[in-house]
Amino acid sequence: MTTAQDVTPLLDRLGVRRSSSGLEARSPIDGASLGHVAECADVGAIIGEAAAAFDRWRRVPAPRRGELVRRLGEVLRENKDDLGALVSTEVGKVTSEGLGEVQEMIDICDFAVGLSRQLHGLTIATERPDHRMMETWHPLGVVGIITAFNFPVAVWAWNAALALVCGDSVVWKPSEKAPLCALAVQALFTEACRRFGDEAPAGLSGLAIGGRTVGQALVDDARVALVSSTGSTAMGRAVGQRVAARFGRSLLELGGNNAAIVRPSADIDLSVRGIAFAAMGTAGQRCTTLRRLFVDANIYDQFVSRLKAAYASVRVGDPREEGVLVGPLIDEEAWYAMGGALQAAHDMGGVITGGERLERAGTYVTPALVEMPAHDGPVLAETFAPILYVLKVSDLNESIALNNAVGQGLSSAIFTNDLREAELFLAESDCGIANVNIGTSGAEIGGAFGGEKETGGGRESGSDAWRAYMRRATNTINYGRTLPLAQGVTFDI
Ligand code: UN1
Repeated sequence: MTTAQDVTPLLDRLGVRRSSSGLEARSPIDGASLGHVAECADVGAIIGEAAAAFDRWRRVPAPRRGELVRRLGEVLRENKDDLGALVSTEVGKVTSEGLGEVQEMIDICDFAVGLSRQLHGLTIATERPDHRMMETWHPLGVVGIITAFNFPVAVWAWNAALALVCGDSVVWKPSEKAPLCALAVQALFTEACRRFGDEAPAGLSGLAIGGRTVGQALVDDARVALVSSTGSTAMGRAVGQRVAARFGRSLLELGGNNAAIVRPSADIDLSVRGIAFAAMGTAGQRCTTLRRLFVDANIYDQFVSRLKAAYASVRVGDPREEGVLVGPLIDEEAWYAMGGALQAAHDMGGVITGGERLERAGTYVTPALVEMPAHDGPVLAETFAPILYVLKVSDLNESIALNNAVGQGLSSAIFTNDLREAELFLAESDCGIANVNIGTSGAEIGGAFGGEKETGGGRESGSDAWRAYMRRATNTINYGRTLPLAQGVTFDI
């Protein structure tokens, strides 16, 4: 079935209306047009509605706000298959990954519902008699959410589910490459609000579909208290500076150039599987995709030949077909970037296995494994495509140094059965995510997700990431009848 035929019943069931003109949606599966969607004409108006919604929503008790998010999770459960299929159609994820992305939304909703009763602060000992000091957390304001094509629905949910229980309203600028997914999520959110009732104000979650100007308007608007942005390091550098110029807050989830280390003690079967999924899954288009691999010289030949066999066994094709593990790249430009990186690697003496374009509609490539003579050139950059650079290393210290020797600091992994090696790696990897005996991608929502250095420093999702969506107040309360000043200061009048 063509994607254009496929998508109409899906969109009908999900409540998505297309328009006769505007931004064109395409499927990377066969390159077909999926129709047009209206672009946002007035971002300021949507932000204005969200600001008005915030004034009401902040006064709704947090556990009650959690109830709206519980409803959202319920609606997502009911529509998981359709939304997962739409993710597959619009961005080319294989079926289980499309469904997995919706599951990630459901998981963060569950997490946020529990959190809605745990938005707690500290009580702090004071130096003054008859005083009490505490921290309280308050809703922040309008949260702008800018997302990328590769996680067209889950990243909105990570942000929105937390922001909503924290008492914020949100405005979402989705990727121009995935507007249908955004409209579907918006329709499901509207249904959740309907079930929840009148306490959810209109404009609580706005959607602003469009290009750069829409994003810029969101970034520059002083009514947007926090801009949470996922995308390239170049984009994040621009967004971070603009938001900082108006003293807004930003939460940046930018590029990754993630590495794994394979030590001689590693379980080889497990390592090959972990590396194969991390490097080839989602056609190399996750920010957590494994891009660099450091294999100990003693096991290098044996390990790389096992890995090559795994690469040769992977089926590339229509992501809706059973057995296919690698779907298409998002578009032709992604192939140019991949081709450019492979050429540069070849020019440096890299030996390439795979990396060929398939003759068919859509941009399909065989994942590339590149044995590199040096950690340089294209190895230092994030190319959003399935390229794994493999390097032979002589010891763990060298591997850890190389792991840390790139601008980005998102995800990292070690495969070893040696406790000392694992602990040393965990202590010294400079990434926001460091794993042992699993790959770099596929994080659960319960942990804080994000990275250091050029990855932007933001943390989303689990743990205490919610704090980014609230403002902290320090409260000192005097329940005595005198007024002692801190630090022994006197001021007698
Ligand atoms: C992203 O690629 O933008 O850890 C996010 C993972 C996913 C999220 C990736 N849970 O791969």
